[in-house]
Amino acid sequence: MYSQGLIGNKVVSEESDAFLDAFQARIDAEQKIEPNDAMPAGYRKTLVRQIAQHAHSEIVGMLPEGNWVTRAPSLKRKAALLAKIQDEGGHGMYLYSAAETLGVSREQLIDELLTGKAKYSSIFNYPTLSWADIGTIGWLVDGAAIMNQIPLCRCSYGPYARAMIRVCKEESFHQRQGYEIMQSLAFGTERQKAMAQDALNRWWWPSLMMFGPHDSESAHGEQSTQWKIKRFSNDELRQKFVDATVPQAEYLGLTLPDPDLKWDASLNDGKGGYRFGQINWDEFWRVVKGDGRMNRDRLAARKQAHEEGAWVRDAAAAFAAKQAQLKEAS
Ligand code: BYC
Repeated sequence: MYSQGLIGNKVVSEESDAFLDAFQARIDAEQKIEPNDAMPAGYRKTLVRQIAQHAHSEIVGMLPEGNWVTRAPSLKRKAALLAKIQDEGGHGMYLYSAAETLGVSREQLIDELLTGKAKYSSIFNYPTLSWADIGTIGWLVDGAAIMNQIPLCRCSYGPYARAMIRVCKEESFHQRQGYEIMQSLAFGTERQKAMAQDALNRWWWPSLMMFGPHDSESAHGEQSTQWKIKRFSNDELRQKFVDATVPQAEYLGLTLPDPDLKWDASLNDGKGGYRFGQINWDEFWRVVKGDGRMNRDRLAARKQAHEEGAWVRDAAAAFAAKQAQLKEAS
């Protein structure tokens, strides 16, 4: 996506107040920051962390859905699922490229994922137990991703913002294919509807956790908002997601597994919204720290894929070296 010449790593030896003020003024004026621009080390570090976590999530996110490719109920469903999973792989590639523009190498980022040093979204540490899980992932997980990622199209860092535009268009297709699966099941036989309800019961709360910890626990939230990396806080986006999703569940005739969910006209500055129950933050942190049901399996699958792909990397490197030699000789 970006040529080597565009990979920036301009180091500012001293971050004086004047430098930091001038940088913030550019952000406040909605100017995009580009790879070769000088930027505070903290801004660069925050972006590398977030973009890399995002890239890892896309790649690890292929695994729970990949589990159902051979068992999709029809050719049409299989084709759509394969296309979706390929899209997620593509998103990972754009995002690793965007991270590389900040002066880190893809090898380093992947090494951090495989050694468990880097995080990826908590949501992918839950198992996919039935075909209805595939519908629910498209509907809720991609739905939550869109809610989070549309504002990232206006992120202050140019390469990340531009990558997000295409990602969001594709996520929107993913969300619709998921909701369409849910429609077929929810308006199908009693057994199909029960399967849809069971999947919703298991995925609802983890989907709300995708938006990250409560604002009061969000270590990076305030600074990322000041730098216009984030445009909305974790809680604001979670509330928007709940408000958008409750009517969709009602249309399907499914029940969200939250007895405390109720309309409150005073929410959202008097426009109204849905109050929801307590999120199990202990579960969230347990999963984030590596102790979810599928954490070990996900990392093992990624490590195996990486090892089995070594010959492809070696062949590509050998080919590039040969091409360089030929070029030099001529
Ligand atoms: N899971 O200070 P905070 C997809 C971590 S993929 C794990 O609020 P921030 C899809 C956080 O990293 C969806 N960790 O952080 C793919 C931080 O830890 P560190 C992925 C989480 O960054 C395939 C700590 O908790 N989307 O769409 O300001 C199929 C404190 O949090 C989580 C993105 O990555 C979590 N859920 O805000 C289908 C979007 N939440 O780094 C779909 C881009 C928080 O200090 N990322 N943590 O060790 C973001 O927008 C932000 O990074 C977050 C968190 C809103 C996620």
